[in-house]
Amino acid sequence: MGNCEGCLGQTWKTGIPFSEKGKKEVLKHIFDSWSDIPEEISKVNIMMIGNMSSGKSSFTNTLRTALKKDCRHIDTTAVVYGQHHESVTSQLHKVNLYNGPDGKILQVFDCRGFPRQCGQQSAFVKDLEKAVMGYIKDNYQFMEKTEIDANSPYFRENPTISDRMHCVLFVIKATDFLQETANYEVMNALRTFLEKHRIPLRIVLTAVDRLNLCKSHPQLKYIYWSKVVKEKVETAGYTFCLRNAYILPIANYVNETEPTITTDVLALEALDNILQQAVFFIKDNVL
Ligand SMILES: Nc1nc2c(ncn2[C@@H]2O[C@H](COP(=O)(O)OP(=O)(O)OP(=O)(O)O)[C@@H](O)[C@H]2O)c(=O)[nH]1
Ligand SMILES: [Mg+2]
Repeated sequence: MGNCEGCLGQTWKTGIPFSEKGKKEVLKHIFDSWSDIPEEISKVNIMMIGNMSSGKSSFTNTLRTALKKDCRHIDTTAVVYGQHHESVTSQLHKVNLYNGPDGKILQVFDCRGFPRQCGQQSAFVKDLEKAVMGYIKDNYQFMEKTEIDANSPYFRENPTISDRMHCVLFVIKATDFLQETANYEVMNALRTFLEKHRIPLRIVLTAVDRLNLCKSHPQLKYIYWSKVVKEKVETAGYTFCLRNAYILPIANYVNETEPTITTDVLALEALDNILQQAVFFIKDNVL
């Protein structure tokens, strides 16, 4: 390793090994965090925000696949934009990721992508902020020009901590990053909003599989040797004023027919990071 173009010659991050043993290890971390969720809480909520076609719905499916025991098929619960589907996610779509033995639920809110040229004061951004704070119920249809009405059946008047989002993800395609800059300003304004409310934020960099990882070792399992992935992570950190440890590079299941250990471990490693922060946030707000 190390002598070819694109390869750093050493790993820039110590990840979980891409093996069955590694998968068990990361699942154990996830379940350890789970047992830390305070009793008062029934749901852990994660919300995905990003440009259209950034891979939000695909990430939902990838996580559901990786979390299933002895899974042989790729989960397709969330509709993915592609040649077979013309429509994109337009609602606040709640998807169950995990039902704990304690009755608690981990759920992800898949979301409409940013409309093009979306302003910081736009109805959509205001709705996103309300959804983060728990004022919007699932299946709400986002509108481009009008915010949710307080009389709407999808408006929740007095959200509890179980209705709020406990970690927000900005989902960005690694291949598009900084090429299409239109909404990064808006995303940074949302970051400030999240900071104000101390809500954890993570960046999920999707489609790492489409980057030129390394000429001699193009497989995903060499992701942490790849110069281009390291650079993308650093750029994302710089763009959103976040530590590199908060930038989570992953590859979604796209055309695969069955799960692979590398994709599963990468997705679970990201989830481990996300869940840990979500639980910290919950504990801070409940205890
Ligand atoms: N190669 C590759 N393609 C991906 C990845 N993630 C998503 N895609 C592709 O990108 C396209 C859009 O993915 P979606 O998951 O529908 O994106 P989305 O963010 O939910 O899109 P909207 O609902 O329109 O906002 C699809 O064709 C996916 O197959 C990835 O990690 N790798
Ligand atoms: Mg979608």
